[in-house]
Amino acid sequence: MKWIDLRSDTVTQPTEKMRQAMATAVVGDDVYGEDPTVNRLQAMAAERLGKEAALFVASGTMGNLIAVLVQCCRGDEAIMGDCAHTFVYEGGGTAALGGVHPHTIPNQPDGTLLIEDIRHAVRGDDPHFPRSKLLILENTQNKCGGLSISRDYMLEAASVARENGLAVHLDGARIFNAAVDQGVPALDLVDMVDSVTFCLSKGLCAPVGSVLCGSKDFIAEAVRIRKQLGGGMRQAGILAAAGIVALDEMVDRLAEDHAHARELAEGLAQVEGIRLDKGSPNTNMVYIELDPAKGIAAADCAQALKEKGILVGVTGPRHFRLLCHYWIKDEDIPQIIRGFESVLNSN
Ligand code: TLP
Repeated sequence: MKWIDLRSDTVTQPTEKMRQAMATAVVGDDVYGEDPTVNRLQAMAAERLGKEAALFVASGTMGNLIAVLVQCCRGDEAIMGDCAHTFVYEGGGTAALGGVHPHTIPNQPDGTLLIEDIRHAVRGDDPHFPRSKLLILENTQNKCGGLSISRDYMLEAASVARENGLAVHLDGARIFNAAVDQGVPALDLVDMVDSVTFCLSKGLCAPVGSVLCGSKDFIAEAVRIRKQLGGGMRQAGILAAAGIVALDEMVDRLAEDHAHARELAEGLAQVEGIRLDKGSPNTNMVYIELDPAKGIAAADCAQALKEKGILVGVTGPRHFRLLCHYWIKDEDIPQIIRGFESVLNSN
């Protein structure tokens, strides 16, 4: 059976061109800094995001964790949204591995943090409190619906952080989706932050890896911490080769995924028993909710869809997240809509 896998854009397989590039990559020992393909990917990433330097890391989670460990000591705190991936989905790594206290403030429905909330979250110099050291932002904001956050907001949030002596890290796992959505170069959305992680292995289709970007000094420290975490890879150019193809060829085409998400949302909104959720569609994500009157649980609906070859992400008792990506093609969209229609309204 041909699967239509909407659970995430992390399920994307490498393209044929990536497989070719991986097979022929020139490699070396990257812990010695001698892998030419890794070095090339890092230079490309730093240039694309307008930062001095970059570091290839195993995952988005590792990139975000390293940024926290560079900026914070044990007992410090990092301020972040209560829907931030770093807070919700990274295994509590900041606390578990860094002794860094996550100080959450509410994400607004548009994915942002209120500027007032950021200002109030910063602690005074008092031994009762952890020291506030870092603000973490996320763009696109996954759990709030895949929203892309504007440069104006990013500038405002970063300047409040800076006025209060905080560094700023951006979880830009899908920063290229935000850039394509807004029709701006990605560096316009990151020039105000100290560090940014972006993922090669989501919509950009590379099999493994993320890149952490920042100043030369920041990255020098990040190299040490990556090693401590066991993330010093050796002939990693095999992986980086796919990342180079991802940056060269897979960024602009993200617009197709966004168009598919719009088409999917329009179609699903016409299906009796489905409501769009979280302002969907945004970028490549469609969040939907089942009408309680339908009396069907999301898990049962997902199982029935699976029998039709459609895999969906269940995010709540009646809630789903559907992600469009390179392997979701034009002809799949009507099939997904028909699948929901027949599961919900066939009797
Ligand atoms: N997100 C995954 C799951 O972990 C939820 C997904 O399917 O969306 N930041 C953001 C905003 C992310 O969405 C993710 C992955 C990460 C970081 C972590 O990246 P990886 O999986 O490479 O550690």
